[in-house]
Amino acid sequence: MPSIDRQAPPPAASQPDILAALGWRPFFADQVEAGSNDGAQPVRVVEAHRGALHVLGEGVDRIIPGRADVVVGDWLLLDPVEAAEPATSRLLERKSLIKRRAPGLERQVQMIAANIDTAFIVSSCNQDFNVARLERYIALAFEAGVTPVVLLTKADLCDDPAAYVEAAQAIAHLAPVLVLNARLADAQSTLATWCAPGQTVAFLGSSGVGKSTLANTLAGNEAIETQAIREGDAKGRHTTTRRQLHLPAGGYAILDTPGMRELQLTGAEAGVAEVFADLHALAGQCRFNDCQHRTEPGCAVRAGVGHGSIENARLERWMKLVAEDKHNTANLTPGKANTAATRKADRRMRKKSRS
Ligand SMILES: Nc1nc2c(ncn2[C@@H]2O[C@H](COP(=O)(O)OP(=O)(O)OP(=O)(O)O)[C@@H](O)[C@H]2O)c(=O)[nH]1
Ligand SMILES: [Mg+2]
Ligand SMILES: [Zn+2]
Repeated sequence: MPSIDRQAPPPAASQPDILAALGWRPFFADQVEAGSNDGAQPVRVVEAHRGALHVLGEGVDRIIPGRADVVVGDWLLLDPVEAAEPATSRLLERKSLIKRRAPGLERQVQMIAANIDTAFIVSSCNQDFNVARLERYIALAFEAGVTPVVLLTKADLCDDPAAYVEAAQAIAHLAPVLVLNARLADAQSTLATWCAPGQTVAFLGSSGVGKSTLANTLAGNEAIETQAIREGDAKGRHTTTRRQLHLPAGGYAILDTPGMRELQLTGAEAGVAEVFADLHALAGQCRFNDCQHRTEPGCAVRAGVGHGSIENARLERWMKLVAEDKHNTANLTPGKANTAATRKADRRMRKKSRS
């Protein structure tokens, strides 16, 4: 079994109301009553590897065999009768699931985390900031059923943080945008609305933006390793290498994640439509159902650009995300032929999605 460091999440099993802190709630409890799982114990997966799961529950702090259908954040019912083979435990229905196209050449969907309530989309007030990337993350969160909140870190290192806030607000009108210094304890009160008892929050974003720093600030300690970014280009050093749920005092859960190099959407049509709701609505008025919004007559979207009501760069970002999501959704379907043409299209998509 690959090693999972049991000490990594703080000694949560000693907390009196561990299940509540882990996010146990009627949505999950109702699934237990409905089934015949007498004596089964709910546990939450706080870390998942291919070969092993670290689960916590009331009086439970165990490493059990891994399974491909389980991701960090999942709830399992550990059946005591099957204690020797807990891999057969029942996986409870998820409240939310964050997923993307797996990075690299594998043509697969990768689950990132389950049962997250709030996704803190973290970016810094420096070269890391990128509106197209923010839109991607927000679409991902909407699709997953998770509330997105944009956090702009390193305000203290920036002469004009207001310019970043304004740029983020312009595209992320559906998500609150907060600017902060991740290293200051003030961040606790700034984020208190979302870090309420029983909630699970996740930090997502590129390497070096301060996800682990924020997790430490919220917990009031330095338990998670952090590392200075490179001076020249402000890029992070990929310090965090695994997704882990942490339980700070305060009765909620924090998921810290490794910085993502690449975030390609898949199965996210509704999420993209929500981020670009105005363009999506206009597209419904185009003369042709399959309008590509390029040169077709009767294109309501192009007309909007012509009137100056739609920014061309934003239109391009939307079309790119729609095309990428369509491509991945079609090509990650099991059984789809792995042809030279799809591989070539894949490479094009991957190149475009790096930002
Ligand atoms: N001055 C200042 N430094 C910050 C802030 N946020 C993060 N840092 C610093 O930025 C560096 C990177 O922070 P990390 O928390 O390791 O970044 P991360 O997002 O967890 O990075 P990965 O684990 O690589 O994905 C550390 O040196 C932090 O102290 C901030 O708001 N202000
Ligand atoms: Mg980190
Ligand atoms: Zn059109």
